[in-house]
Amino acid sequence: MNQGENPPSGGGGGGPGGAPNTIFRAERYEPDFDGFAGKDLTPGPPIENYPFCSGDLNYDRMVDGADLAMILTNWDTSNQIADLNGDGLVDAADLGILFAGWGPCD
Ligand SMILES: [Ca+2]
Ligand SMILES: [Ca+2]
Repeated sequence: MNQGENPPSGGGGGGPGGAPNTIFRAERYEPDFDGFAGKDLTPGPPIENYPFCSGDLNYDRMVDGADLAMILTNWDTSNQIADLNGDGLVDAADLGILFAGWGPCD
């Protein structure tokens, strides 16, 4: 199944046409849906990356120079992509988290 395709009928819950926990239901709205008026629809980073790998900013399962470059590029900004501790500023605290997780993710 690919993004944008409709889930098979009867899927989920182990009933006819589906195995347990294979899909979940999500509502789709057009971009001009009234409920979106005035909202920032810019996609954010993944909500959860399992298993979590602290310092892996580009989600390649390695904490390395590419992640370090993202910290430095976003230094002294509020870019949440590189704000590892979520305090609203990319600074030395985030750099410390990155170095603490340096290397391959478990
Ligand atoms: Ca990485
Ligand atoms: Ca921070």
